[in-house]
Amino acid sequence: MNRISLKNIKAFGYTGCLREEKENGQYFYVSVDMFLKDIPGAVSDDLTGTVDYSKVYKIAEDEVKTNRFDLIEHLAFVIGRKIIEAYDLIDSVSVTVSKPDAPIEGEFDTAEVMITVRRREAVIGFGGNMGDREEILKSAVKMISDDPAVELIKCSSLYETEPVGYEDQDDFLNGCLLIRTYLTPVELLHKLQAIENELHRVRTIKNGPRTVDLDLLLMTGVRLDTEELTIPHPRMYERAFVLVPLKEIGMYNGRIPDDKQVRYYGPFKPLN
Ligand code: PH2
Ligand code: MG
Ligand code: MG
Repeated sequence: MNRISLKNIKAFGYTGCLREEKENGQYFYVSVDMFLKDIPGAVSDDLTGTVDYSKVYKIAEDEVKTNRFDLIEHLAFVIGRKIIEAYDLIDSVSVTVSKPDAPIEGEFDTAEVMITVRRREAVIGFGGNMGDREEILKSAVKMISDDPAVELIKCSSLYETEPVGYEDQDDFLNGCLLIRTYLTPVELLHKLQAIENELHRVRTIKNGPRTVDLDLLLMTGVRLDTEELTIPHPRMYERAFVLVPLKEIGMYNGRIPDDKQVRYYGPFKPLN
């Protein structure tokens, strides 16, 4: 891993829980550690092939000066987001915010937090069995990849699949996507739900007909089980309509259950 760091940027700002902090302000110190798989500029000696740390300095200074957050955690997070957004080359960034003059009783060197913002790969399964299935799926994938926080890496072909669960409905078209994003799992889930809603998904019968279903299946290093979201997707390994496209994009190589038909339907080029 390669690292570019900027240490102890000093800037005056107004973040803090106390009224006096928001009114009078104080000095903050920000350090930034950026981790990159590749730095092409290291080989080419060209600034466009790396992170310009003067730009990083400006981002950190601006965010300290202009925000009036309660928490230095949030300030560090927002700085990390702005930096990772500015450079696709950055895989992760750790931002340390330090407040040596925090108005608390007693003697101490500083109050400091470190927050890391990282890009992860994620796999999204998609399917639908109402209306013009291919067009609707195309719109869904376009909407996902139009998000500035998301890069589309791979998209599977389309497969026509027999309904699983509730069987008295039309066949589905299914496929899956590999993306890279700095969104958190829950943020990504909410984006996918917003897109489902925009494409007029109505939730009526469980496992019943739908214009589009977007399921967050996998995310690098993420295992999660909450009311709202479970990753890996709890039923994905029982479903050929998920595993066949997943295998095509190289994200699965185990066995595939054969109780339901999954027929190759055709190539899928949503961005052309
Ligand atoms: N989705 C379901 C339930 N059943 N069957 C097929 N063939 N394809 C699907 O996408 C699908 C399903 C719930 O999300
Ligand atoms: Mg589903
Ligand atoms: Mg779903």
